[in-house]
Amino acid sequence: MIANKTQIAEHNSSTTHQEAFEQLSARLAEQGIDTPEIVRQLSGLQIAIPSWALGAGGTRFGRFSMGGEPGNLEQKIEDVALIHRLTQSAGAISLHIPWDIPDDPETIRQLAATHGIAFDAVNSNTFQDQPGQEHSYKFGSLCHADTRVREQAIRHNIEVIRYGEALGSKAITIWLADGSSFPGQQNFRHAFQRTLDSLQAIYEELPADWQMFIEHKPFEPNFYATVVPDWGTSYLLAESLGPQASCLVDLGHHLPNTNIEQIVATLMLKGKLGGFHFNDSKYGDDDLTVGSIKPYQLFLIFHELVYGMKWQNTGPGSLAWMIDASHNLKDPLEDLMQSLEAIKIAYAQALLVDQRALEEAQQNYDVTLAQEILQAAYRTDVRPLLREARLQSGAAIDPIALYRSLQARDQLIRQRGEKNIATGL
Ligand SMILES: [Mn+2]
Repeated sequence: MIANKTQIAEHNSSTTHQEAFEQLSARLAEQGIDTPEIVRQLSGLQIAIPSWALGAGGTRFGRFSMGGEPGNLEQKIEDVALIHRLTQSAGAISLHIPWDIPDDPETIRQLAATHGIAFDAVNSNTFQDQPGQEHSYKFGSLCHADTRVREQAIRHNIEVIRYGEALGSKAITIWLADGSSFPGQQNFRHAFQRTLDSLQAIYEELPADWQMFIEHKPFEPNFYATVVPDWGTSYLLAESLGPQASCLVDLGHHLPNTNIEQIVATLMLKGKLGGFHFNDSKYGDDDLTVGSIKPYQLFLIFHELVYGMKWQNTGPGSLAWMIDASHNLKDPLEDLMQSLEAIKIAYAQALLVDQRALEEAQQNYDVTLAQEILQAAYRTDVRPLLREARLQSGAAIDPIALYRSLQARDQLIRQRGEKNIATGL
């Protein structure tokens, strides 16, 4: 096993940490901040790793393999388990059907459980045709003009729910590539209504304790219109479907400069924010490492989340947190650990915001002070808090450093080979 308890303990005893943590704790205590409580909240936040992001990603121009990629579902779970041992922050995996159909769900469920890994939302796929499939999704799936195509897509989604049930998932995420690339290609009204009707048929098959997450995206693969382009449309669908349906926000699925934190605030206010797909982007759905381009935006999103959870008296368990990125250049496992770090940094910074002072500044329209309050939190180097949370929960103080010193990728290449290719993006 790569990164066993002894290796983690040795790494932690030889990594400098305590002094920086004590200095920060003392400074935060002067501001009346309860550091142990923040460390506890950081330890509690678990992020799901998508099964399709454990291998090298690619673009439509090419794909460059990493070597040692997981070749089957068991190996994907092993990779998530490795990340989880190093960080104690990745206690869930999100599967994509049909890329990860479990032959024996009970065995897979037990394997995951031995590593402390739960099954997050399952994801359906009607954006590709599968071998042997009767009807093509070339012109759409749940929105398609042909009833037979729609029924096939509905059946697939119900099948995904059944796989999820067998594994212990509690939600299905539906992202649709449906749309049109040219004006006049598709009747907007018919496409919306058919999509809603198809979703209704899937919704009726949801187990009572399940959620349906609807994920919007403004363009790609269709470039003129998508059937669920924005949060308003996804809200309309979720609202029409009922209490078990809500909206999923993928950070890359917005037009440039969209105010995502405001979307988060509104959806939370209406009780319709179901979960997140974390990534970062410069131009579109770039699927870059979380926090690598716009860390301040990520902080502002977390500020709304923390405020919303406090106001609604809920915790992180009320939302589905997942990374949805593609790793084209970096080792996917290192990249995922960087994303976990960025998510927790933003969460920690948001927990530092003086909510009472901010509310007072807003009440008085003291615009300068409101900005000062937010930026004081954002500019705090909270990394010692993350390291302390990892130390306390038995993870590595510096996960990437340990991953590298153990030469984990070389070990995976030796075990699985240079040319093993993971299914996924
Ligand atoms: Mn997504």
